[in-house]
Amino acid sequence: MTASSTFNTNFKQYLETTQIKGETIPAGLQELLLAVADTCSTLSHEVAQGALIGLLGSAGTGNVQGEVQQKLDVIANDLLIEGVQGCQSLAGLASEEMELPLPVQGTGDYLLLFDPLDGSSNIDVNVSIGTIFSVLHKQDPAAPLQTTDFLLSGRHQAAAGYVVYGPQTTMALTLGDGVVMFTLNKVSGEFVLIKHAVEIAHSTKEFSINMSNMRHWAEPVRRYVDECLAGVSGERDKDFNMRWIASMVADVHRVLSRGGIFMYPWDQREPHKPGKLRLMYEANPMSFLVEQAGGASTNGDQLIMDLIPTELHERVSVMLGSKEEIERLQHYHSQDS
Ligand code: AHM
Ligand code: MG
Repeated sequence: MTASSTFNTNFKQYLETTQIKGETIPAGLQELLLAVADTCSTLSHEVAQGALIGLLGSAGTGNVQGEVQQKLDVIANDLLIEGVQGCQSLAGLASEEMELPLPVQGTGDYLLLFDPLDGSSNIDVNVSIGTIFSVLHKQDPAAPLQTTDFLLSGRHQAAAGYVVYGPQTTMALTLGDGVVMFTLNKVSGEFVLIKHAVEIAHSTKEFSINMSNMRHWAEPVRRYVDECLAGVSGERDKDFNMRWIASMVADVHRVLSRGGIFMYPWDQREPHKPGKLRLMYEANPMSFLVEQAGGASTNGDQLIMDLIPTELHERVSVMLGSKEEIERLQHYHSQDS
């Protein structure tokens, strides 16, 4: 059997033929997800050109988060906005790069949120980056769009996923009934189904955190990582390996692919902010994927999917991945409080 005959379901066919909990995927959601995937296919092509089309470097602007925008942050944001403009059931969208939501149809069943280009610090050094997206059910589809419509917990997501632009361009997607993965066929421009029922192993020997922040961490995180580092000579019955790519998309892709735990916890550098990563554009979609793959995701005290946002650009402490490790971290946090 050739590789091409082994993988013969493209994304459009997948959406048309799949049932989620016994129901076909609504046409409006199919249209929206296809538009996102098509845009990411285009973006993958642009990312791969890099310096050849003048894509590297700073855009000379800042975003609402006070961060310097890279050229690719701006291009990815514009491409996604343009790509979903025609979607009939998309009421509006919100982006990590924009202060306010943007109405699309104004009314409709869905709201789209995205981090257009995650891992911006890796663009210029040719390391994996990605796009993260989340689709929320709009509570009152007929009512005109308001910013508060977006302030829903992750449990209201109809779909979530990411596209990682690495050696391969791969998309992970959940519609609330498991996780599937697709790889972009760069010749046809189509995403092709490569994996069903992705599962994160319950136990792991691999953790992922920016160790340079160790001195700023809270006690439960420090205790957990200290024990991983001590391995069999300490509290744990195994030795651990560590990985940190500094693109959440790539780090979470590794967790979904071979297990592990990813952490970007609260730390004392900015004591009044709850964390670095964004709840709506990063933590919620990744938490939906991780839960659907049998893992867990917490801020230490609560499951991330249960948090009710009070503002669009809210930040959060994130620990996600293999269930046993997340339960251990939650236990350490409960002992500390
Ligand atoms: P970005 O969306 O501006 O790229 O920032 C988020 C990124 C995550 O992808 C990654 O996990 C983290 O920030 C890396 O942070 P650090 O540079 O502190 O290691
Ligand atoms: Mg990001």
